[in-house]
Amino acid sequence: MAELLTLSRHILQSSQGHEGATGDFNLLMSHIATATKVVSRQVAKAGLLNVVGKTGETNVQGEEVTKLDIIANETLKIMLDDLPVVCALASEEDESFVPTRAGRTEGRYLIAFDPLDGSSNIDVNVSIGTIFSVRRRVKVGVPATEQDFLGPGSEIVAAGYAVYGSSTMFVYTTGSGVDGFTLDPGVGEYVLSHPNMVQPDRCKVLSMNHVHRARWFAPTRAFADHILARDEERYVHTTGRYIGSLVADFHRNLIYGGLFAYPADKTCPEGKLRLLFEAQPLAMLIEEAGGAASDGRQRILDIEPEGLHARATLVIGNKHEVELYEHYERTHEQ
Ligand code: P6P
Repeated sequence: MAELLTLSRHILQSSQGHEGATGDFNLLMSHIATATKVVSRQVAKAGLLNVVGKTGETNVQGEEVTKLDIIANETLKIMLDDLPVVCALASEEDESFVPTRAGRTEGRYLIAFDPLDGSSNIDVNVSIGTIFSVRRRVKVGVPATEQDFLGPGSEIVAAGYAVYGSSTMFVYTTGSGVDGFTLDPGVGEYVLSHPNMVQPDRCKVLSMNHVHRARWFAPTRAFADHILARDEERYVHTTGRYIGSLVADFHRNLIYGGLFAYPADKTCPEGKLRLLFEAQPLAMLIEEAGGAASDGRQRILDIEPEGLHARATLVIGNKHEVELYEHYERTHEQ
C-alpha cells in the first residue's frame, strides 16, 4: 500500500534535525492546517448551510463582505487564539491585528492571513482559498505591535495556502522547497500529493484581466502585447486564464507554468492586491518553486509594507516573464 504521508508527519519530519526544534512550529502549522479543513467544510456546504451571499457590509478594503468571509475569518481566529506560541494575528478582513488570548506576550510567532481570497466567486462555485504567512518575533515578553508585522517578506519563516476547488489542497513552504497536500475527506487528513513542487519554466498561461487594459500604464500594455504578439517560440502555445481568484490562478500557474500580473493602474495607482496578506506569502512560495515575484521594479520579498493593508502591483510566476515585465517598466514611460 502506498505510504500516506500526512501533513502532520511531513511537518514533523521536516523539523527533525532543525536546531532548537521545540515542536512549537509543528503545533502552529498543524493548527493552521486544521483551520483550513474547517473552512473547506464550510465552503463545501455553503449553499446547503445558506451561507452564500452578501452581508451588506464592506471590509477595511472597501470590498463587499460575504457571509463565508466572516465565517472563515472567525474560524481562523478562534482556532489560532489558544496557541501559546502565537502572539498575534492579522487578517485582511480586520482593520488592525488581534493579540491572541494564549500567547499575547510570550508567543514567538505572528500569523497573517487572507481568510477567503476570491470570495466574490463563492456564489458561482469558483475555487477560492486561504493564504497565510508566519513570522517569528525577535523580542518576546511584550505584547506585539503592528510594526512586528511590517518587515520585508524575506523575514517570513513559513507561507502557504489552501485552495478549495475540485479537491482541497494545502500547499506550503518553510524555506526548503514547496510541497502540496490533498485533503482525503474520508480520513480527514491532508496527504502528500505534490512533493517538491517546481514551476515549469514555460509561459503556458498568461493571467491578466485584459478588460482593464484601458486603465493600464504603457509598460503594462507593452508587456502584454509582447506576449500576445507570439513572435517568440516561448509564447506560441501560451493561453489566457484568469478567474478572478488569485489563489486559484496562482495554483494553476505554479503547476502548469505561467505568469499572473495585477498591475497598479490609473484606477488603483497603488495596485489592488495586498502586500502582506497576498503578495508576500505567494512570493515566498514562487521563489521556493523556482519562479519570481516583483512589483515591476523590485522583488516583492524586499519591500517593507508601510502598513498592514499596504497594496502592491503583483507580477508573479516564471522568472523570464517577471524580468520581461521589469524590462518594460524600466524602458517605457508610464
Ligand atoms: P479583478 C479577489 O477579490 C482578488 O483580490 C484576487 O483574488 C483576484 O485575483 C483579484 O481580486 C481580481 O480582481 O479586479 O480582476 O476583479
